[in-house]
Amino acid sequence: PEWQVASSDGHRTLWVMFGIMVASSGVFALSSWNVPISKRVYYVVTTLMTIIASLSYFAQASGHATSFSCITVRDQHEHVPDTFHEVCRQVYWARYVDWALTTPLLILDLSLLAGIDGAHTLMAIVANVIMILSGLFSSFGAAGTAQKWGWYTIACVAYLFAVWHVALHGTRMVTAKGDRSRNLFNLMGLYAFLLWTAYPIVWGIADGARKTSVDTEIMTYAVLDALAKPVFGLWLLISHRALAETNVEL
Ligand code: RET
Repeated sequence: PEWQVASSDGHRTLWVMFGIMVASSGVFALSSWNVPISKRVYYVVTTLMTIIASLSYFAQASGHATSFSCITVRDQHEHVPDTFHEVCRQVYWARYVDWALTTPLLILDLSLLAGIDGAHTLMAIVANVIMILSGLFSSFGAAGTAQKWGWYTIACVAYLFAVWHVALHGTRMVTAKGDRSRNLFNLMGLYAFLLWTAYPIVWGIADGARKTSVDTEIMTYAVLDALAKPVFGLWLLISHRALAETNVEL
């Protein structure tokens, strides 16, 4: 078979990302020490998020947590009878473990910021877990089949459900908190939405259609992960400090 695997460039990127996630976890954990209890939950949630990403990147960089998804492809020639060959692509399933745990934490951050009630927060979080698990099943499904794209469709529906819940209830609840909180939530929500929407697109081109190398896939997700976790986290922790309306008493 033809093997599509990461090269040393991909591995280097994974190690760099491991370093970035460990460093962010350190910064977030240390900065949580002098924070009043009403703000503490944001620090805990954000630090847990980068700690989990560190574990996932360690697993990927050290060569664990990967498997192969093989498909049969028809050869491109005029001969009869048709011949086929196998294409086996490396799938880093650690990514899905990471995302299944960290996207709920990101949703929790946004929900707390806006003051969304527990029921709607829970629905958005569960929809999110369904989205990631469906994406995992899809990545091991046979190419071009109803099974693979069926799981992909389910994942996209779950994604829209989660976005809808956070956007609708978030904007409704945060309006009561005043202009500054509302502007912050709208800006952070838009930033998250644009970034998150890139994931299913990258997935469709890389894991789905197999149009990019495994290295390119690793590097694209690395940029997205850096923007969605450490950058998002830093922004949240710095910006909500001055806003008493975003306090949470848990
Ligand atoms: C998949 C494929 C199936 C369809 C959809 C997906 C969405 C993934 C998303 C991931 C977000 C990850 C984040 C990570 C943080 O570091 C699973 C790729 C809709 C939205 C924010």
